Amino acid sequence: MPDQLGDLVPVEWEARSEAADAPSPNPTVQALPPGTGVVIEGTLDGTGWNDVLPERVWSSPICDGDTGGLPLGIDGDWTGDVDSLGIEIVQPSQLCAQVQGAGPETGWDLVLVAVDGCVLPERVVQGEDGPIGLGLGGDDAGWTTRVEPGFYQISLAAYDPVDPEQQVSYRLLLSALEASDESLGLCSAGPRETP
Ligand SMILES: [Ca+2]
Ligand SMILES: [Ca+2]
Repeated sequence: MPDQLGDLVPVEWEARSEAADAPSPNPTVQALPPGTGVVIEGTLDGTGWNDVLPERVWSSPICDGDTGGLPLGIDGDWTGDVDSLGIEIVQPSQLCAQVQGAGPETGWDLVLVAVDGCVLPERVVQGEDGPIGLGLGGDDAGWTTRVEPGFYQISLAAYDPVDPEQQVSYRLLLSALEASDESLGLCSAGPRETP
């Protein structure tokens, strides 16, 4: 018997480390065909949120001088590290995202942004109550959503505590399933061990 229902969802996992100096947005693109997943191990160097900061602006990593706002629809911005990864969805998919190991006291956001050819925000993917993945936290949480083909950035940052010295190590699991498999909203439980 599998330990969890998620063990029944077949996903081929690949492991990566956070690129320490990756800008946000990150021009590195991970293709996620259905049935594949990636595990990223990284650290948030600095945590926090400030309500009076202006909306975050992304500088395009590939179109010289182009910038674009990140329309989260709330006041403020993260004050600590934001770790992003570019992903390519190749066919309509159910995307599963999970963050493990950030600690029970940490409040974090994991937002998904559709981007244009300059890796600048086109729209923030919405959940039931606004941007998906906003206001999560703890040691093991995440979301699943249906996504259309295209390029996206997934960004992880911690809003709580407010502490520029705080270091939060994490494991981010991203996987894609065929959209036809979405009926149960089931996600892979992740690799048995870090592949
Ligand atoms: Ca980092
Ligand atoms: Ca970063």
